[in-house]
Amino acid sequence: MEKVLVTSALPYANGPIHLGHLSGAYLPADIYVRYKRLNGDDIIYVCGSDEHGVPITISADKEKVKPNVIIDRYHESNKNAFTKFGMSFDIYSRTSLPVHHETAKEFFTSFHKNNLLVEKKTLQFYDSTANMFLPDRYVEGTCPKCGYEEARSDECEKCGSLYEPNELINPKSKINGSTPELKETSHWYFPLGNYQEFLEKYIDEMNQKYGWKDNVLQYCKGWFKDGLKDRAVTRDLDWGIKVPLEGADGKVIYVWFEAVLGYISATKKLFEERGNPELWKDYWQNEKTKYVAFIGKDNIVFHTIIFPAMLKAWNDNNESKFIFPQNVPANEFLNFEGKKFSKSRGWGIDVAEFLNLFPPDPLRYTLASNLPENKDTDFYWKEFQAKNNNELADILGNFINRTFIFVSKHFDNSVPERKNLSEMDKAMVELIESYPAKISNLLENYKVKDAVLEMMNLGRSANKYFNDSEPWKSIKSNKEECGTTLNICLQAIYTLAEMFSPVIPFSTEKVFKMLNATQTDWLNSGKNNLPAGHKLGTSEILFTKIEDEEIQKQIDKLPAVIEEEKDEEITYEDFLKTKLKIAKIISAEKIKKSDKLLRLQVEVGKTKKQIIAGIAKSYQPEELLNKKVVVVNNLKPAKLFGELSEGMILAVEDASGKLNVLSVDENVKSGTEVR
Ligand code: B3M
Ligand code: ZN
Repeated sequence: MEKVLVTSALPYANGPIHLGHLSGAYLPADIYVRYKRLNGDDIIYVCGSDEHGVPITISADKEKVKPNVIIDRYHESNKNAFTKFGMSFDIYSRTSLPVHHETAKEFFTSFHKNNLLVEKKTLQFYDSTANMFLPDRYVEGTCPKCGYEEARSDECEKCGSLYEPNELINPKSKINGSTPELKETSHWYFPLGNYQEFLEKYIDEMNQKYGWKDNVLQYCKGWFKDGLKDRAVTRDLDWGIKVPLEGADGKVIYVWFEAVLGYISATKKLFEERGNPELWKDYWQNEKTKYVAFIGKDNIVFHTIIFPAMLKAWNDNNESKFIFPQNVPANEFLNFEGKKFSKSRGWGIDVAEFLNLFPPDPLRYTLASNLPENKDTDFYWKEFQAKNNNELADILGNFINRTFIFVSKHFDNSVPERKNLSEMDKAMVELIESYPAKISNLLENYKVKDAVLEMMNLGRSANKYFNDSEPWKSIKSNKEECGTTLNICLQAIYTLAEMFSPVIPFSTEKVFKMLNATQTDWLNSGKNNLPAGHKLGTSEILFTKIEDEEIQKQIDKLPAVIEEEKDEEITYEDFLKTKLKIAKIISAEKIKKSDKLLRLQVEVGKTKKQIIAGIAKSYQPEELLNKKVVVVNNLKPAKLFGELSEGMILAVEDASGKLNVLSVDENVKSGTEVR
């Protein structure tokens, strides 16, 4: 049994949670936690609203209300949306609570008392009409390092670099668009650089022992390479946790410095509510606890560098010792129908809105089987429909349903006896028994998406077993054999329900009711848990199909045109590196086992080459013969589906989803360069 502490990033209470948030830091954590609970581990899962900082005050300014109004509104609505989605937090706390303010001040004071914090004079943006300093997102301008045009006053979200406000190019106040002046102020700085050696060692050791994700390691390496520098941990703002020092009026603790401590204060609150106020230490200050922090990729530095440095600084100067994250499995982003989620452009859908239209489990399943674990992924309405209809309903639901109908009709709705197993029966039993360990292994390594794909594979195997066993025949010829088949099918349902319960908990709860059984420990759930003669409950349909019209209605709601995102600029020399040439297609054929790919032989001038193109859904091979198309001729050769591809054909997608290859008149010679 492990002692485990799991946290998910605390979302700002300044707007609704959308599907992208769920895929990044919440659903994978919830699946992991639900699994660990069934596995018998001692686990707590804490989260809550991040209620300070400029994101909150900007939202309040926009609506001309007090920050309190904003945080109260979104704390409540996000908490409700999470509950409806089936998030199983042990607590969903808030950083505006007194226990959090005290915790943050305790850290700040300890650092100050031990002379870790350095007070420095700096120049900050200032708005003289509004009479206020403009920290963080209050100023937007062009990043001095990468040229990103929506960079913040001293930090660029795009390239992750930090700079002094006076380095920002073309700064504009978010309040009124004017060019802000710079004014002197003083702030306290945390000497992050002093912890670089420690942090590099810590991350290296954790990675050696527990295997950190590559994206996380690369990100940290980038920071170490640049060298860690002092970070200001106070701001000139009146919303937040007041700096607990004399003469620090008008200053608050920087939101990121206290937000990460929100995990600790939330745990304190949890055990206070449970009537055991000291027990939080048994997690946070117990070397035996494994701490896993689930986040999205934009929060990596705060969880792998800043928070651990703060904990180390505390440990060096206090008797009590905190533990560090053992793993930070940060996810990439989920996009929506090919573009970034954007509230202002009306692109995307938030969780509450979604759950007014569809039940939570199909959404959980769709997101879980497409998590952005290694690269950005997309939510598409059509894929959501397909996942629901073709997988949840047709594979999982159908298997469960046909088994129940058969048992109720022919076996008095009780588990039949299992006798004289055939080779096929034995193979199925073995497969079922192997499942808990197999899924457990994936989940323990944060491979949530693979785990979910494997779960559905068990559903596929079970359906196949049902078909191959032909119980509709054996019921007439050999009832005992038929009973054995159904007995094994029911065992499969039990195991499927357990395996799927972290992913689609609302549906599996129904399955256990239908089985008239309770859940058992994870590792026992592959065994035969339903004795012969056990009476089953009443069955019901688990997943209803979603009609085309319903999905089309949602697609039609999306704005037809949204302002294009600005493309990254390249130089003329960059462009010249891409050799676009005209190629003539001399043969085209389908590739077996792929419904997307065609194998093309093309001539580029005198050179012949093979290109594998993903256009099989849009063209019959013969339509392409002798076409003169545009290819990227100097693309590094790669293997696709085991086939060598020595270039790429350019194509555009039309409104119906058909790909159109870019082609030119017959009289353009193959090999001609496109410029
Ligand atoms: N509030 C990030 C965000 O909501 C931030 C996470 C805090 S984790 C301590 O985008
Ligand atoms: Zn930048």
